[in-house]
Amino acid sequence: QLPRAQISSFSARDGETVLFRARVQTSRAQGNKMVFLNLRQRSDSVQALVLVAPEKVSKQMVKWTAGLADESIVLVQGVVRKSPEPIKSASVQDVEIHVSQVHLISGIEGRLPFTLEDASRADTEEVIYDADGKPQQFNRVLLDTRLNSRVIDLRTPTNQAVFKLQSAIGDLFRQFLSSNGFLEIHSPKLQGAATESGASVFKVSYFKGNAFLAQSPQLAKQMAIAADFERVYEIGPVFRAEDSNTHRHLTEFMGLDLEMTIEEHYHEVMELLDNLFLSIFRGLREKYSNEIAIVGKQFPADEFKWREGPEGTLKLTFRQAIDILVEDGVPRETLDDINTENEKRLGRLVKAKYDTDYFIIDKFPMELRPFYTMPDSEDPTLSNSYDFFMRGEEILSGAQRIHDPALLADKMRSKGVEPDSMKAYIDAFRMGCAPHGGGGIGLERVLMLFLKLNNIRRASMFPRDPKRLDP
Ligand code: ATP
Ligand code: AMO
Repeated sequence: QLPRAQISSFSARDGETVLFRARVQTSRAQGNKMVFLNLRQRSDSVQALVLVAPEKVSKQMVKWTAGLADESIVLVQGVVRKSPEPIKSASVQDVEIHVSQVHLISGIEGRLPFTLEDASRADTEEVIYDADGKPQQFNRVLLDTRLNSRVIDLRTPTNQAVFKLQSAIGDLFRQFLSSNGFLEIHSPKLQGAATESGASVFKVSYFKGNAFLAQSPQLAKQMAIAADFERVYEIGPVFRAEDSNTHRHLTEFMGLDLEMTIEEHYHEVMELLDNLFLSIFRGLREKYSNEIAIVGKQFPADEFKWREGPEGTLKLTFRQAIDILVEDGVPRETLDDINTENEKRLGRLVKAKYDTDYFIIDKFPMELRPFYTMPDSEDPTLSNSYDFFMRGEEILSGAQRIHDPALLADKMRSKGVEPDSMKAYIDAFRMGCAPHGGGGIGLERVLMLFLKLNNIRRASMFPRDPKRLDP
């Protein structure tokens, strides 16, 4: 019995006999003596040939393989042979398998909701013309159809690559923080009261009373600082009961959060967050170029750009960002805040001027930020807070926090939050707490924007939005 092999290793194994399990992507008979199988393991595929051969491969076997349903799982034995025609694709091996045995491991019941071929087509609304100038007829699979049958949809090489990249972002986040002295924590998602100021909460019944799903680990991560953990991070679900039916809002998303003490200045936190993003971008580019290329075939995107070298990441103050928009014709009186449309416009302007898809805005007006945000010591209408952007969309929000309990209670009242409703949180500062700051990142947003997937649902394996709780 041979060890099980991986398709990705086949191009270096010319002449060897291999045993491997794979899905039948397609099977196509040519006459009654030959069948072409397209076999797939995750993002990798290989052509296989089942050819009648005396005492080895019978006519019945050829007929049976020709009838294998697409997406069945088979165990195949065969010999690796260099492919007669050159193959250009990165994910299709440049060899073919001359099959001697095929066993069915798992078959298909009924019909698939759509084919993988249709689900793998370039995601574009544009009409594509063939060589004769005729519009090509495609079966496009709409996003809703995909999400309803997500298991099949996730099998496309694109989605295999997307979720490998999602996992990679988590890995890179962890690696960077743990090598910078951060401790991973796990805060409760069931709460007795709200955990953020702005967003609405989901209420769930909790024995004889109610509980709320955490809108962020904000209070817990700050309390961990008050408990002397100094540098903490968490990767965990965040729940938002907002009826936002947009391309970038989910009702449950994966939050990458961190909090750390500050020695001198909150820019220590901003620098660390910046270095964190740079290490994620570099890690993806260096180690996952193959996956990025696979996704790029279905979702064509200009390569994600950031600035390296002595000039570093572009940092604008909120005021400078507003000036850029005003200069471009946006009326100043409409710019108390930067809405989604202006955010994107700013992204385009910054890209044109500074050639970067990644930048930071610092020093937001105090009135736009949550109660726990530290005001600027020189101008209390401003705050020590920042947002980070990718391709003109917010991916991180963060700030220095108020560690003075009296000021905190004051800011709470002014934002309509009753300090008594968060007594344990304020008490944490009454018992002494070092100056600190942090930030929260939306994992799906980073993935969506790095790859330009255009819809956050594509960056979530089983997305939750106001209209979808299933599958
Ligand atoms: P973000 O992190 O994107 O800023 P947020 O949780 O802070 O999200 P808001 O600031 O309330 O949310 O909304 C951000 C933007 O999302 C708004 O400017 C608006 O364009 C858009 N938006 C929010 N809710 C809806 C909705 N229900 N329908 C359409 N657009 C919405
Ligand atoms: P904020 O509410 O801005 O800040 O959230 C932080 C980041 O989370 C992502 N995000 C979302 N992703 C998908 N769907 C949503 N509905 C959604 N809402 C937010 C964004 C955003 O930048 N406690 C603060 C963070 C902090 O100060 O440390 C907070 O939660 O990428």
